[in-house]
Amino acid sequence: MRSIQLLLAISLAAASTLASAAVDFSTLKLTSGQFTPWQVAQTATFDSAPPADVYYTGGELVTGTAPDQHYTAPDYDHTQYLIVGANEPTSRITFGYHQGTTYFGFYFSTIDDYNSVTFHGSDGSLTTITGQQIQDLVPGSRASYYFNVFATGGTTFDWIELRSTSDSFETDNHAFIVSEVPEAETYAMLLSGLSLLGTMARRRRARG
Ligand SMILES: [Ca+2]
Ligand SMILES: [Ca+2]
Repeated sequence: MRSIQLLLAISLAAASTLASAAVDFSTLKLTSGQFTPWQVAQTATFDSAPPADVYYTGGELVTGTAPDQHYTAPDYDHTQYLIVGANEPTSRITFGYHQGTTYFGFYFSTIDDYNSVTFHGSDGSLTTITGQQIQDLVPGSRASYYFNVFATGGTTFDWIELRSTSDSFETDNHAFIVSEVPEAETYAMLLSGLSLLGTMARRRRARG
């Protein structure tokens, strides 16, 4: 009986390892401060439009702390931020045509065990990191931190979903490293843009 349970445990572990291929668990890391430590990343602050090719659905934008509505601003964050919870239990982040991100970073306050982040990898994998797993990385008391996740070599995250079955998952300053896979039409646009610049330069020269 015991050996059957053990086998079951091993095969479940193997299955979850396979399903987790797109998240590089060795790189999960909390950093201090409200923003990503990765200079090359682009950030969605929820105070202005998100970076090009990054799209959000769901969630609510709020400012400050509202105890009656069960949300608490991340530490030192007086700007607009995103919440998911009872009203809006999911927010999905998707990326432009044929793109994904190799990295996702986010600032959070007092993460709860009913919060989670799901990553859909370009290899078809689905990996969920729970609030409990993130809490386990937080040293000492629960507080605000910046959480960093990288995709395993060669894969990207096609979409990322934030979930919270109860109030609230509070988060701000999402950072991405959107992979650049220029498509034929992008090259065509680049080339026509360059030739337009060339034309304008020639006209300026002709006038001047
Ligand atoms: Ca903000
Ligand atoms: Ca919370």
